Amino acid sequence: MSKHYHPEEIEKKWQARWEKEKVYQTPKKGKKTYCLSMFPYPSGAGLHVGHVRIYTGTDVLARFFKAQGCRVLHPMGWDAFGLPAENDALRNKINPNKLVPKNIANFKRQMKMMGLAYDWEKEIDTSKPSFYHWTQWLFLKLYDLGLIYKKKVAINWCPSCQTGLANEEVLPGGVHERCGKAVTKKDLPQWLFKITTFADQLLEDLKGLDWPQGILQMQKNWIGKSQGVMIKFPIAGKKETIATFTTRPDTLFGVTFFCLAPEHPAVSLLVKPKYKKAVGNYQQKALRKTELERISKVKAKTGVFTGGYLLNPLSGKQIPVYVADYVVTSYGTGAVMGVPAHDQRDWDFAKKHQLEIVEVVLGGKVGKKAYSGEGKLINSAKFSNLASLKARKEILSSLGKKGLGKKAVQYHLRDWVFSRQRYWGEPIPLVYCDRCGDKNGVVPVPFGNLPVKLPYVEKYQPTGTGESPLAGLGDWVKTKCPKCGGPAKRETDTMPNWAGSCWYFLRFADPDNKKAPFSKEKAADWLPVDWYLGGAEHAVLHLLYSRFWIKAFKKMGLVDFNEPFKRLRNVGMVWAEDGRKMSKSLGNVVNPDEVVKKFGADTLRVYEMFMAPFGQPIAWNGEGVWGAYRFLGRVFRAYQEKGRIGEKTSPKLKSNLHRLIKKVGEDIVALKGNTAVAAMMEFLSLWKKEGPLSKEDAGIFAQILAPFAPHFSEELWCQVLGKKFSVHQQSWPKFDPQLIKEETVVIIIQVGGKVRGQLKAKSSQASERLQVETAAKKAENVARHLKGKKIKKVVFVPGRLINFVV
Ligand code: ANZ
Ligand code: ZN
Repeated sequence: MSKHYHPEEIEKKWQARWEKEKVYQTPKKGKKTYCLSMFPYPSGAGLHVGHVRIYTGTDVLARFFKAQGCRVLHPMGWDAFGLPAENDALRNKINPNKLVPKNIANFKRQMKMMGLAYDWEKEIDTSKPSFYHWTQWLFLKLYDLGLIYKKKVAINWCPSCQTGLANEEVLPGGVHERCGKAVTKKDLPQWLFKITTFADQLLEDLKGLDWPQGILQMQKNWIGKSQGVMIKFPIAGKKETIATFTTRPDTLFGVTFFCLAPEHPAVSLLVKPKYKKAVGNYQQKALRKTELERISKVKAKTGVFTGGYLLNPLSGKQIPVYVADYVVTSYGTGAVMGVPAHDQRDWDFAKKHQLEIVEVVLGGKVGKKAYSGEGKLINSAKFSNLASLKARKEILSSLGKKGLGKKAVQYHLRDWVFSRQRYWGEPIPLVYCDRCGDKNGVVPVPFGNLPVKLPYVEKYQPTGTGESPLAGLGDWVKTKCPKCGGPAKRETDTMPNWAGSCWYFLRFADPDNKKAPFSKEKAADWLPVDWYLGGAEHAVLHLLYSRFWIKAFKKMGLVDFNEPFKRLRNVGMVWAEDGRKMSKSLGNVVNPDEVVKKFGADTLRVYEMFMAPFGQPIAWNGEGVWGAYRFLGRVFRAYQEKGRIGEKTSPKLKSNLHRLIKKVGEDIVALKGNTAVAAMMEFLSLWKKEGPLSKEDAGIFAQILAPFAPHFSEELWCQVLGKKFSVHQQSWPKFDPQLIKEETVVIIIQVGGKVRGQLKAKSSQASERLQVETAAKKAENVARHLKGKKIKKVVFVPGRLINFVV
């Protein structure tokens, strides 16, 4: 047998054997442990080294827990529907029906090449009718629950391409990513999910999740719960009122103007004939802006006067009403009471339009900008002299007595627009019948008639009307009403790319179920996901949408748990060697195929775990890959060289081996592959010095290495040590607590050569210069002798002595 490490000889061989002997089948016994990587959209580019980092991280966990005797579910599948695939297909002038399976096959080949321990019997593909049958089924359940409604929504529209666009397709500056032309808005009826119904629960339940703090915070901000007051302002000379949401009722006496969003229905009620034209023009212009542009802090606060006035509900003062686009319709009531002294946006607006500024809360420096803090009230009639907090209560109660104010909670979370005017997605399973439809003309497709299959089309064109390309397929659109059997039309919108990912983790628990998306028992058995690993770019949308679906499922009794993902860990971005983002156009992308060809999959795996702790972003380093390769080469030699494996392990080496078992186990669950691999490297050096290692202990080392370098370890275990196949079906070695007890050593402390004290330290720390030095300086007697003296030099004999030369 060759003594050199040749991964190409080893890896293919073991992959075939594992597959043949179903080594990675989901175990039937043990504590359930669901390890999941966010499933990929199979792009044409193939696996990225960033993917590999996530999948290896999850793989190491899955292998570790399995060795601990857990029943590990570790599946993989494809998020195959959606915009990226459709746009890829359009760009390459190939049908997504053909492109997607090709990409999937390539992803799967690469994953097998990486030796990832998936149970491929559970593979799913969201674009297959056998899967989207159940996405449609769940859609109908959510529809029945009243969580889906239809509404006209302004979508992004490219007049040049005659197509609707997702926000991600609109570049900064408001141009279409594909053609570079200006994007406008178009009102289209859309299906929306009432995610806001669950806003409070989505917020509350964040408390029980073991997720990164940053992600929890982003979800919190996205939901954006705000406590305030709804105040009604009477219209001067009319009996109607206009309501506004404010978090600062204490500033009511500082209101000097009022702003309505351009879309606010009361604009027409307030506008005086003289101002009609200017207001109309302004409204037109505002509709073309995106919400982001409108709420931008840096842009000038534009607006026009309507000629109308409101009355302050407490003081009766007349307040001019403007239309201003920094007020958005989607929040509160789409109307704002302007308090320029205490809100910066209102301040900017007042300055621009030369409006009065009345200070009502003390605390700021008047004259420069708004003061948004709290303080004692002034200029506020009987509420003057009260502190903000108290004033809020008093003003609220005065308003309440007049029926003009009450407590209110608002959320920044918006309902979720769920329909897309696209081809490559799940058809929304609804039909329109003039005779028996509801108020929208809709009849749901009966559950028994699912799936509504996506029709195959060779080529398709944008419809030009903003409708989905499906609208152009007359034969498909024409259908029979499921209720009366008369002529009816299909809904031609499809679902967004989020649909499949909202529930795919449930299907993995029961992938072959032909009667339901999943059985309640199997879902209860496997879920929630114990370890969910993926990119931080999914901080909000995917994670929020799936949480929402689960809450709705719970309400329907489809599941018994509240949250889909108990533990979340984010991978840090892998940058290119040049410190930039890896991108095709920069030519700095590292291709896993090439790395594996040169060094083998085990080297790539070890390197990706060694490069940094999982959550930390890190630049690719070719030298580091070599380092991982050399490490494996050295281990390989150690197992073959004469005398390295012998009868008995020395006590020192043995206690280090047990310490290693403990450390690697702890590092794996902390996702600190870097220190785990470093400890193995250290152990290898010690082995060289203090060898030999008994055959049994050499087996233990191979086992510890196995989650990181599975092919390599299998070779050591079976071929070199001649042990029984497979290393991946062994129990994780146990460390002996007696063996890893650390001795304490005594370090002598000298000042100017004279002994002034001593220090007790664990033997592992006694060589750490910085730690010892800091501790020594603090020792009582030593500190006294060092006082007022300048340390010239520190002499350190690791584990024995430290001398401060003064
Ligand atoms: C008067 C006021 C005085 C306000 C003051 C703030 C400070 P959050 O915290 O995000 O809930 N607002 C209300 N509806 C709005 C809309 N549709 N578009 C733009 N702004 C809107 O913010 C609530 C505050 O945002 C509200 O409180 C209102 O301004 C503004 F010293 O009312 B405030
Ligand atoms: Zn009908």
